[in-house]
Amino acid sequence: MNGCFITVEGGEGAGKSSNLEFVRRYLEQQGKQLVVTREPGGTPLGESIRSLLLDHRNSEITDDTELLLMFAARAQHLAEVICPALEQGQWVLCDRFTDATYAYQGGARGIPRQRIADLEQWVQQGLEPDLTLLLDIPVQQGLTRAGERSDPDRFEREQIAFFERVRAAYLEQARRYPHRYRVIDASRSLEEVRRLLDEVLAEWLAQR
Ligand code: Z5A
Repeated sequence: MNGCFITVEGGEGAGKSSNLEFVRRYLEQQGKQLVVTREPGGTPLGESIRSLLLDHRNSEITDDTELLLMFAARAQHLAEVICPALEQGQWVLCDRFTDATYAYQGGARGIPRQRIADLEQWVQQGLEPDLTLLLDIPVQQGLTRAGERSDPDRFEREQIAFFERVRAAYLEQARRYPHRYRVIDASRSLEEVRRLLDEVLAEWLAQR
């Protein structure tokens, strides 16, 4: 594939939404033709699956069902959006991808890593992000930032121990895949986080 695949990851309150827009503008200023998308979602079918997954009334969803729905949405997303864009030489900036599955369904829910890896191989056939920006923040600080959501979704209703496991699993992914991971200290002010992102992106682009 000719394009470039960048993902942004992070736990609750890490500032993904706040910083994704900054990354988008940065890359566009470098002349990159970008497709910005998200998971779960990114296609009409994927967005419907997202609604099912986030709806707190769906408390009966089992861990395996949750995992399979994540990959069902991903298979559609890859076929309809991500692979065609990469094949045309476009850049894809995606808000969460399979590292989130390792963090939430693997680390936090406790699904064995190998089961996720098997689905990853089946659905992605070796495709992985070229760059993953992990916004890392201590869990309590992130939860304080996220604050009281008026109608928290199925994930946001989890307890602090769940988010501790999410963070640990993300950091484990970063250790496993240092070639594509860049960990950003998201506990700093928004201005400082953007300066760090600026530095990381400039260095990474210069090496390409
Ligand atoms: N999920 C999964 O389980 N498995 C998978 O494979 C995938 C996903 C792909 C929905 O995703 C859920 O799907 C997610 C995991 C699961 N569940 N959770 N939790 P999502 O991407 O929509 O989830 P989200 O965490 O709610 O994303 P978000 O909206 O980007 O939230 P955020 O990281 O907390 O970002 P934010 O809204 O930009 O920031 C939160 C607040 O902090 C906000 O008021 C900001 O103004 C403030 N903020 C941000 N940065 C700063 C700094 N630096 N200083 C001070 N204040 C700041």
